[in-house]
Amino acid sequence: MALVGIVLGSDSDWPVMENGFQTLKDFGVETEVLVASAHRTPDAVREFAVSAKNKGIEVIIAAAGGAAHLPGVIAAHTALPVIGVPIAGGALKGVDALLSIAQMPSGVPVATMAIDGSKNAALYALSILALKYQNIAEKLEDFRAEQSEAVRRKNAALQDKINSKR
Ligand code: RP5
Repeated sequence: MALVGIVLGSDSDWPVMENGFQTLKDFGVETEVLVASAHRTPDAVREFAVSAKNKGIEVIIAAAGGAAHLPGVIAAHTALPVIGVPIAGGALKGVDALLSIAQMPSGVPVATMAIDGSKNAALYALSILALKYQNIAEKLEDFRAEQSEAVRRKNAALQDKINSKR
């Protein structure tokens, strides 16, 4: 059963969002993926949003570029947590989508990631799920520890390089 729903405003958003999908997969979290546009298929967006909770979905990630209303429209139809990912593209290179997603009216929140922040969207969804699922919480702790270790290794390698030239 899918715990996370990823909704894309267009199939052209997939190359960016595949990274987040893969992150969820690496954590063993099943994900439903849907292409549905707030402007071009508004009924499909509404149908997904109103039925998501009953299907077992606990967190929704919504990605869109341009005048990116998709995350906000989904949040208007469900109280599930919605994480918005602004997609880079067009004349404004994602700044339009970032502001559209971040500037929600008071009362209907959307957690806004960086432009093309697909991996962080997945990690944020995992943090929400980790409140309930101990196995996900443990995997997230391991992920953070490995990430810290990688930075320590890089620092040590850089120090060695600098010192070898002294
Ligand atoms: C947005 O417009 C989509 O989310 C996508 O980022 C952008 C371009 O869509 P296509 O023209 O590639 O379908 O609605």
